[in-house]
Order: sequence, then C-alpha cells, then structure tokens
Amino acid sequence: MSVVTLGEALGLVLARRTGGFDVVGDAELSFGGAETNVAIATARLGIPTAWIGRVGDDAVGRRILRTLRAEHVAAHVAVDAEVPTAIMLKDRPHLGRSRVTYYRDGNAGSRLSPADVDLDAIAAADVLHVTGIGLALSATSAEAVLHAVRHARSVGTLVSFDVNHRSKLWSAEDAAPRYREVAALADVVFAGDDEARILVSGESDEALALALQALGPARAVVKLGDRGALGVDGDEVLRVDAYRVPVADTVGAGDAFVGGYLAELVRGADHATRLRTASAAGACACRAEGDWEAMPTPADVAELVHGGGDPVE
Ligand code: KDG
Repeated sequence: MSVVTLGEALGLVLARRTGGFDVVGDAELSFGGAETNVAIATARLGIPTAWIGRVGDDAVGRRILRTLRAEHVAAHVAVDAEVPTAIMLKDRPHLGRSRVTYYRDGNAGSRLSPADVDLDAIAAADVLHVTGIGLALSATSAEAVLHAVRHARSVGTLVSFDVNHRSKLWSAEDAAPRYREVAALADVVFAGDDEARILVSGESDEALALALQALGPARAVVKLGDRGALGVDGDEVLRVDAYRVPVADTVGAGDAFVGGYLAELVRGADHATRLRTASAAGACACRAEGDWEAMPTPADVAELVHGGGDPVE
C-alpha cells in the first residue's frame, strides 16, 4: 500500500502583507509543488509515500528535503550542483488579488530527466502520481514523466494524472495533445472542469468526466471546487458535495483532494468513499494558508465526514 509522486518542488516566498513585492518586504519562506503537496497529503493520511524530483544544492532544496522527511515522505532526489532550486513569489498587490511569479525556467526541477526516475521506487508503489506541470516545465522533464508512466504501466503500478494546467507555463493549445497522451496511459485522471475542456468537450460535468474516461482511464474525476466533484469509475457515476468550511486559502485544495482519493484507492475503498475522503481532504486544505501546511490527517477528514461536517447543499 504506497504512493509515489514525481515532479517539481520549488521555494515559495510569501508576502505577509497586502501590497506588491515592489513595496512589501515582510515575507516568509516555504515551498510548493503540486506533486509534493499530494505526497504530503497521502503521507499524512497514513499511506507510505515517496517523491521523485530534483533540487538544487542550496538552502531551499535542503529546506524542501528536510520538510519532506518531517512529513514522512521518502525523497528519491537528484541534487543538482549547477543550478538553484526554483522559486515562486506570491504577493497580493491589493486586497482580493493574489499574484504568483515563477522563477523556475532552467532551474533544478525543470532539469529533471529520465535518468533521475527511480524505477525501483515506482515498481514498489501501488500508484504513481504525475501532473501536467511536469509535462510543461521542459522537454527533459516531460520525457521523465512519460518514462515514469510507461515504466509504471509495465510493472503494474497504477498511474494517476492530474491535469493541473498552468497557463503561465504553456498555452492550452500546446498542452492539449500532451495531456491526452498521458491521460490515455493513466488509470485515473483528475481535472477541474475548465481543465477538462482543454482535453475534451462536454456540456455537463458528467459528459466531461465520461469524455475523459473515453480517452483511456477507467476512472476520471472532475473537480468542481465549492460545487464538489463528479467521478466515474467503470460505469458508476457519482457526484459528491463540497464541505462547507471557512476558507483561508484554496491553494493546495486540489492536491489535497487528489491525496484523499489516492489514499482511499490504495486502501481498496469503494468509489463513494474515495470521493468523500477526497472532498473532505480538499476542504481541510482550505482552512489554513500555505500550499501544503493544511494537508489533512485522518482525524481532520473524519471530523468533516462523520461529525459536524456540513456538506454544501
Ligand atoms: O497545486 C498547487 C501548486 O500550484 C503550487 O504548490 C505550486 O506547482 C506549483 C505551481 O505550478 O503553481
């Protein structure tokens, strides 16, 4: 029972006050990365988890590795002595507007290559999770994702793919064929409804999920934010509500959702349980700031699902 994720982790410099970094100097250092976020979520939910990636030989890289260790995520990393770990800045130029600026091009995570892919770690896992970000970062990173996915299929490890489209990294037109290629090799695909429309067309949430499934995966989940999610597994179509929680920050909620789903998948839970835990995990991640800090424990999920959870009608 285990999960391995593959992708980039990057330093996150987060402004503490409203106002752009042009004037605000008060900030804190953390890190982000969709695939490490998912890894932290599955690890907190009790699933043995590993991450495959590449960091620079620097304080940010060491901070990432140190935190992953503390979160019980085993790191299979290449340390790149030539370039730094990537960074992203997050500030709020004015109230209600959050702005992310990436400094990742050419940096360690983008230089991930097929040689960095730990094939034994993939063979040892039940599920390999990758995202569209790894496809976008560079040609070698995309090759690494495809190498990992093909190896997973050849050794019977399930493949999970979250589209995670980043319009700052590439256009929907460039991304669509690559997303379809990986979706066709996956066993489960996750996409927001707007992301699903990059790959397929459909008039309703259900039509989108079925169209994603028609690309190849047995399971497809359309994430609908505060409207919940719609999942298909074989011929079973299920909708789940979102849980009502006070929202501090929605970043990382999609990754927590995926982590919740995958944790239940490797436990052999049924479709409804997978979606319910995913929805609760996503809600938990909204309750505090930070990309990974509010990832849920089993107690957090249980509190929403069994006691006092308040599903949105
Ligand atoms: O899903 C959350 C991620 O968006 C964040 O942690 C950083 O990988 C990241 C990105 O590309 O924005």
